[in-house]
Amino acid sequence: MTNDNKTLGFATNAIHEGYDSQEGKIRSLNPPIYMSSTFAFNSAEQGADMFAGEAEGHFYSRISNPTLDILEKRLAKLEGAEAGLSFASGMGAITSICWTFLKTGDEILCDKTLYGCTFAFFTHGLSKFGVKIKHIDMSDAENVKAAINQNTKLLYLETPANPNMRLCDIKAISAYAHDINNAAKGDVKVVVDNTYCTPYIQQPLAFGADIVVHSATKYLGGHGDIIAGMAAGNADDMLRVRIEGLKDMTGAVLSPMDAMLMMRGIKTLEIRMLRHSESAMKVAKYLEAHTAVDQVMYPGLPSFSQHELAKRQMSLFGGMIAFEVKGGIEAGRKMMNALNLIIRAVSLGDAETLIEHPASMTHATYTPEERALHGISEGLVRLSVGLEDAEDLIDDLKQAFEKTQRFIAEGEV
Ligand code: 3LM
Repeated sequence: MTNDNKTLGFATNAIHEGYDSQEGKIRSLNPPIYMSSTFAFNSAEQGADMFAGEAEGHFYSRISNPTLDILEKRLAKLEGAEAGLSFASGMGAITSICWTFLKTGDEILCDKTLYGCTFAFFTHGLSKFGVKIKHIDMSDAENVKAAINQNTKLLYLETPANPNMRLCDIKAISAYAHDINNAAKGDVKVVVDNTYCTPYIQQPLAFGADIVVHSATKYLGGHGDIIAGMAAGNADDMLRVRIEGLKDMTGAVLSPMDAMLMMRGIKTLEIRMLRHSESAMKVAKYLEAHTAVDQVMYPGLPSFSQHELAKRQMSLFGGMIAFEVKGGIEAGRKMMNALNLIIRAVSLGDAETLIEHPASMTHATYTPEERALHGISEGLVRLSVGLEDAEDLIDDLKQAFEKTQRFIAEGEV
């Protein structure tokens, strides 16, 4: 898709990249969904050439599929990458990347705070195969410089981190990872989970990261109707992940039907992220001013300890908020149960506002001791601000806090 060589904007690319309805005889507005596991060869020789990597074309949908191709090109464009890759889930993307680049004896250096199943995969999955996991506090980039060594092959972080919103300075961390003058360091790939931001808010590759990964189940899909994952990076890395990680190790292939749903979601990514961010700011301010709330973690609040980094690295502050209710988890649970409009559910990035308790849900994969060490407090409540009217969300929180305070006054908490 070109426009007289003019560089197209984010929303235009999100809608058009990788598909031109004028091409071909049918001229359908949307690309076809190729529900085909296999593709015919013109000749036995052509099949052999494709298997040998000497001829181009699709031959089996665990390796590539024309509908997925369009989605992958589109995400690559939005992330500023050479190539993209789709997966059956975010965990499918993360595991495929790790199985590609790690072997026994290698080390993965990751931030202290990670999504629960990513943490579980690193500590209980990869470690079984002799990969060493080192958790460090990457909110101070200096710690990366000190911890990197010859065995470090992957550096892995989420920013903002799920669930406590801690940020990592991608530019500083990538610079340490790629510092050719650091004799102690090996050949390191920096992998950033960009699920909370999406490329509309933050583009990790532009800050020097090597691979960006998404739970596309969240904002990229945007409608709570698919489980999906995405990655983007340079063409060589993505080809390796496709062949070694995705094809041969995990088989975590996205269905063409779900690829279509994700493309539909991505068409409105820009306007959704604008709305999520605008409403989350209103809700965060409301929560911060409320006497029943102890602490609010939202990168857009001037009180947020890494607000300056947020302004440097993120173009908006996103739709995710973490907060602590006075009275700890018992008061938090009462408040969650008193909500009428906001939905008690895990996941995030949907049109519906979702609330959950990380310690007993998304981060129950950590032991209580691990949560304490990794900065995930037991009383933390996580809110994914949806696309409803912010005033309605605030009204729902208000009546829930009032009910909770009545419970507290009656000695029920
Ligand atoms: C959740 N998160 O509610 P899938 N990376 C990040 C994530 O938040 C997630 C993944 C990867 C949640 C899922 S908990 C049972 C529900 C930052 C998922 C994994 O494999 O697509 O779920 O992505 O926080």
